[in-house]
Amino acid sequence: MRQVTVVEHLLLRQKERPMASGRFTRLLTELILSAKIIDREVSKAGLLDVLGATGEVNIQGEVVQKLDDFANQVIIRRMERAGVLCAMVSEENADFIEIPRQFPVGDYILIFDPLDGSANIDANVSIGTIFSIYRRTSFEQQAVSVGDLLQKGSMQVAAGYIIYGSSTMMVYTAGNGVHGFTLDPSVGEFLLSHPDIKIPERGRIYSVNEGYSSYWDEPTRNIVNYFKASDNATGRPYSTRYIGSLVSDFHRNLIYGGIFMYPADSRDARKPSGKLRLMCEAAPMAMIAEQAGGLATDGTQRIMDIEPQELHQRVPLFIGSKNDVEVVLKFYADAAKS
Ligand code: P6P
Repeated sequence: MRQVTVVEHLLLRQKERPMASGRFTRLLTELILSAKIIDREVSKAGLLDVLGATGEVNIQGEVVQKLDDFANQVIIRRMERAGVLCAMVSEENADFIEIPRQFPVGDYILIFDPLDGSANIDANVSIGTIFSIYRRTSFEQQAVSVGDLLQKGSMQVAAGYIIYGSSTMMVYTAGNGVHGFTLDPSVGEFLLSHPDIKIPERGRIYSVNEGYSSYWDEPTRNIVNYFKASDNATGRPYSTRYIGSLVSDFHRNLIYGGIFMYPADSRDARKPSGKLRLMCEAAPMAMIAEQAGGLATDGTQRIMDIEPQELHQRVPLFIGSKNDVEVVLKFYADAAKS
């Protein structure tokens, strides 16, 4: 395959779809550079004093690992001066991040989880950066407000992730299919390796943390039991695979097929809708899943139709192969009728 970089691929695809000005290309270029800087630190984490925790706790109430603080700062510092954003939202920051006055402002919004799965860093498990890109809805003269940022997933201009794994890959969509690029360290470029990724209509894998099964609602319990039941006609029982790193679990299911579930659970009254965040985790993954031919729901509605009420809103997530997510929708629809 001819070596095609992310930007070359975007420009090639743009000929098919008149996209915006070069601002989106600039945004992606700066994001890619951030990813390369993060990759360099992640790949040698064991050798540097970047493992372990900073001792701080983030907005999610989670202990901040040194590497995800590093990743957060790399993205913020690079992107704030790119001249293409009017605001950012990070999973690590309680409030949205304004662009400092000394830098030019654009009309894109970047929402990101700088290093998802960071609890796995010390165990050398694959982790990832998740990003979601919107356009501002208010006029440029106005100051950016939270209202500009609380947009439903279907308004995303683009979404993607970088997975720092056995190889470092960037997978993203700009609404024109899902494309995977693998970092070639010898040239320092992400090169097209997985054009037009499509998720199998049905998988053979289900991913959920069964340790919390006693906290699930009845439809979730019935759904997981469905995938565990023996039925040759539908290839069940499925295999269970759960890494505990959303980007890794999602990426495996995107390539092989399958369903990832992080249901609501009654474990923590503060998180009745489960652990995952709508805007910086579920919505970007939902755009990728749908662009690859899959589905993403909270059990009753399409993730991309959910109107966010707050920046760090949590949501139950069932995402992956179309036929497998349709099983979820049926169990919840039947429960609603009974
Ligand atoms: P649990 C990582 O902390 C994360 O946010 C996702 O990457 C992952 O899917 C989930 O939490 C794992 O959560 O409760 O199963 O450990």
